[in-house]
Amino acid sequence: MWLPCGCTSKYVASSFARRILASHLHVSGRSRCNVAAFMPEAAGFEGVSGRAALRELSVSNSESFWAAVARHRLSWSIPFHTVQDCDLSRGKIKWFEGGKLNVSVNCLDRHVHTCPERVALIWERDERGSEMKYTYRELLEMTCRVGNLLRRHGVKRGDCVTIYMPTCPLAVASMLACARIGAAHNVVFAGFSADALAERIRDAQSSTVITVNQGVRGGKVIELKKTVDTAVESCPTVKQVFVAMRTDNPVTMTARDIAMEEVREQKEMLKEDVVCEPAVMNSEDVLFLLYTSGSTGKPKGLVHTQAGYLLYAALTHRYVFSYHDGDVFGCVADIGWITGHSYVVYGPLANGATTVLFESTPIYPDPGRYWDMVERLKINQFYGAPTAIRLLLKYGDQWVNKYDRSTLKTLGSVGEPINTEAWEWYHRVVGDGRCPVVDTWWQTETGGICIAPRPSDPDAEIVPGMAMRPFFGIKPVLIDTEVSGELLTSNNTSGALCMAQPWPGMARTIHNNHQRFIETYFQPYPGYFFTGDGAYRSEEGYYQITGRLDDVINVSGHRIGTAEIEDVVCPAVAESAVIGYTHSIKGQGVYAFVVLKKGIDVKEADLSRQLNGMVSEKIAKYASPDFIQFAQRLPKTRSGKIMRRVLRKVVESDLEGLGDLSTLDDPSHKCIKYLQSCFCF
Ligand code: 6R9
Repeated sequence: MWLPCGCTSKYVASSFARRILASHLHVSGRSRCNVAAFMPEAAGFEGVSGRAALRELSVSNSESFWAAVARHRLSWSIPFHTVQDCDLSRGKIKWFEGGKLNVSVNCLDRHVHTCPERVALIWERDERGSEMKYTYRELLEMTCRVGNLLRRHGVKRGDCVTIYMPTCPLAVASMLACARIGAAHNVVFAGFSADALAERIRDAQSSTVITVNQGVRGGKVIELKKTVDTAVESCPTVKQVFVAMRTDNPVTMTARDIAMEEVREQKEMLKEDVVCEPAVMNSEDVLFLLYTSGSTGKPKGLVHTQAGYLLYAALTHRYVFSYHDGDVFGCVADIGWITGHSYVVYGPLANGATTVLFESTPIYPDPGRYWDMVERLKINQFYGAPTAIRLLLKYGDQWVNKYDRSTLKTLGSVGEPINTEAWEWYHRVVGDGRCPVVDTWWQTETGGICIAPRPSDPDAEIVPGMAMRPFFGIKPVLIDTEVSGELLTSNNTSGALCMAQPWPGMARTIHNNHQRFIETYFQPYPGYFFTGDGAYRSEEGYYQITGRLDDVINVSGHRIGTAEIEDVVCPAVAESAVIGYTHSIKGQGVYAFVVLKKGIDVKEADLSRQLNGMVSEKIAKYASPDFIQFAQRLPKTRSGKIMRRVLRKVVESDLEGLGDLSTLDDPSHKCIKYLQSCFCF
């Protein structure tokens, strides 16, 4: 029996069909490997002859695959009766209906039953060397206390709680407490301004906010409670603000505020029981909203639901990083982003891992911070962003070599394309040439990693800078953006990256705006989920992300990815951003912003000539920049992505049309003004 009892589905194969499928997938007796040993979730597929065949089956017979995995991976109160009910042409996505479960029980209680004293969280506090550990038992107790506190203050199933906190154990406990009592959470990155926070609170219609008195990052104190005070002035829905203490400094409390865990005063949390009855949730109830910027309009609150999201986060965490029981998983993302949700909190905790909460910055107090942490905490998998890798590369190898990194087994990259120089440095210097680098492609919308080098085969070939292979159950396709949305079936081709099949981790809607959800993701290429990214599929069938489609430049009829040009320019400079601008003859021209490496003394004109030559040589003459502008720094989002949209506006001299700058990491916009004052036209 490989489907849940009573499971009904339009697509469920009969056992006869399954046997045919299995024999079809069987390659030879010799290549047969023990699929169950590799992936215990797939133990039901005895006939499948290897990992590649299992991946194939996960796509060709995705329902039976996901049903088997969901039954094995998650603890259900009531089993689901329908594996999936999806229709991509209408943006309808439902998984595991009829099933009931609680996400916090899956992340905590079941591990407390088997290994209560295993460390769940290691909080790498901003102050180096002051890390704190929390066992699964302690995290469950903290979660129950917060859950009871919220319930006692009237938070009900279906409410949405906004969390504006730094990456810390209480933030994780707050997320899980929401899940425990059936409330949705809306984590807002603690670097967002009051306006951005207010906009997100209002859109989510939260009546409860959880925050801390102050945050600490890179040695600086951040007045988070003050930001919340300003934000809630324009949020009439907010009835209560819970305030935890990250530092010893008291803050002004108003009638709306409740001291959450202040030991000296109200001890609100300590009054609560450490047992909190979990709500029994439907698979498709909302787990969280997470706001992300679109290319147009205000930020959208992507909605993720319970079972499918958790299952997908857990499975990708296990197989993309080759996570094994007992490993220490170090994802340095902030919990305010999807990477923090899926690979700091939900994926690792669902798998019973020890997960690191990184509160600091890569260069505080010095550029050895990450690697010192790897040595101290004995991290086995390190997962970070190319922007940080590029930054650290500038400081030199000595900051890495100082520390013992022998515990590292896998290095991950996420968030943007990783240029070859950064990839190679990460691999050669950080990983001593022995750790695979997995460049993982995914989005807030996808819930978890969709394309990564080694999703199924831990020995598979890895090409630098390529995300490479689709995960189990993922069916990427490339679609021609110009010829009426034609499917590109051959290799060695580029197109719009779409997904031809639904998977359990995908977002279900945009909060309060299902129409926008449909228009953004399902209408551009009917029948497919459109990622907004472009990709190249190599001769071997590997995927390489070429960047947002809005970043593709068309020069004299030739398409070129800005990332491709940047990749060539990068070894000579610290960082670059290439955008297209309107050119009266060629259609579009290439405009490059570059930041020089520290301490390099070179004439700008000479370097410009050198860079042009390199691009001509590595790609083609047409790709060579028409203008190169030297800058001190580039406008970036707080998560480190270069805001090319802003650069385009600077080049168009359209400072009025800069649009939503709430994610910009430079609130005074100094960097934009500087660029504007010296741009080349
Ligand atoms: C997880 C995350 C999603 C966008 C995505 C793409 C870019 C993410 C990438 C990558 C190239 C990778 N992106 N990973 N581009 N290679 N490995 O970052 O989610 O913040 O929603 O951003 O980031 O453009 O569409 P999110």
